[in-house]
Amino acid sequence: MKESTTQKVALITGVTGQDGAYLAEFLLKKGYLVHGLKRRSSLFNTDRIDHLYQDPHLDNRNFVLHYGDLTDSTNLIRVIQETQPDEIYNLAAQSHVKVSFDTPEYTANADGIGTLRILEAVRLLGLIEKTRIYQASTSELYGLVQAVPQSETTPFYPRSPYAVAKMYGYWITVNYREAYKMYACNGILFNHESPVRGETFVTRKITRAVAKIALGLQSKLFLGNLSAQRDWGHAKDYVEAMWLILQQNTPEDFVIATGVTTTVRDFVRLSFAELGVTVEFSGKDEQEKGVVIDRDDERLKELGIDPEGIKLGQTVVKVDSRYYRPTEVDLLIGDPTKAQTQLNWIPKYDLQMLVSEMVQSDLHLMRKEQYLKGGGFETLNYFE
Ligand code: NDP
Ligand code: GDR
Repeated sequence: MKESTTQKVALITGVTGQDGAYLAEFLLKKGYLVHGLKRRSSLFNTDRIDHLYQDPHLDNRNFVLHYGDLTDSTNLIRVIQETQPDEIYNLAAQSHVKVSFDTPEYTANADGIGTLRILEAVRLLGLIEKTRIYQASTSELYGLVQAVPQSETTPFYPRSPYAVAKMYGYWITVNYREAYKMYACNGILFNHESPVRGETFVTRKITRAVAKIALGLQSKLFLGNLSAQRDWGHAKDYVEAMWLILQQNTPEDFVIATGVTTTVRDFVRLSFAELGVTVEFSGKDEQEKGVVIDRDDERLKELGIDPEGIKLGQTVVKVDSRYYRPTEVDLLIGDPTKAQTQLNWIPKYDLQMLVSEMVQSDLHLMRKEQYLKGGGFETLNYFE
């Protein structure tokens, strides 16, 4: 392991997730020794960080993975003791809002108490002076709309077991900062996406489906609440903000957002538009559907897509109430003024750039699937 007196050491929980992967890459570029906590799974779960992997037999590694789980305090204490981090980024979480209604107790344990376990480990190990802690807080804390745009002073009203668990994580971080003078901060991050966003979050679900529909691998996309409004940014910009939050003279909490909100419906429109396909919506609630009303054949051909595969009048989006949530968060729009002025945080991506990158990336991925299918390489069934 490459460690010198000047090299900073970071520990990232949730390193296999979307943000963990971007943050690991970002910190490695800054010269950090990066430790990542990864949980054991029955299949490889390191796709997003495989490009950063270093052979464990090398002795000058600067990226090291450790098995661990936020529900196991003994292992967290051991990993923190062994790695002696200058900075801990607590990104691990059961992060799916809808799934939290199905697994509320687990979500509370991992997302709420898990945060406490990290803070307590640092305190018990006597690392208060040395270790700075970033807690992955969320715009879901705002929940039922109290005021817009939402800032550091807007009251919380969580609307899911996920948000309630994260509310505990938020306040326990504030409490440890105040009680023990720890450098512990919340980043209240609004939705941020990327080509490696989990496939069941709405943006990625849309961009994957748009790519598949264009290539004739899928006929339509089923979605839930099309009217939900989110403030979507790019994960690459947001991990930089996490790092900036830990580089200040005093520990504080920050909202990280773009300040622009968009409906799920418009995200669908923008995604199809990236390929030259115009989709319009009609109908209400569960009867609403999205239909192709125009097609730019030149654009499609330029992208290597057969225009005849997409028919005018084709229904490409339908609503399925199974994706509705028992309690929904209707409108999120963040006010990033504090981050802009105090952290000098300036995002490089806007929504159009984000959508374009995600759709093009999924088109590339789905094309691979199409070639494999065309070549007769169907998925093997080992259980026949
Ligand atoms: P992901 O779901 O992509 O990643 C979550 C990570 O946590 C994965 O590495 C996952 O492991 C790991 N994990 C889950 N449960 C445990 C556990 N019990 N112990 C250890 N590791 C665990 O989330 P994102 O990268 O999108 O988000 C990062 C963090 O930021 C999360 O805490 C999320 O709640 C929060 N957040 C995210 C926002 C967003 O828009 N992306 C906005 C605001 C906050 P595995 O790969 O094995 O599943
Ligand atoms: P969110 O993200 O709940 O905001 O949490 P998600 O992409 O899951 O939902 C955004 C909005 O889209 C609506 N929606 C659908 N959502 C999903 N997943 N699938 C669908 O088919 C669908 N149809 C409509 C949802 O109802 C919702 O209103 C994300 C996570 O990353 C959290 O961890 C993070 O804290 C917040 O963002 C900020």
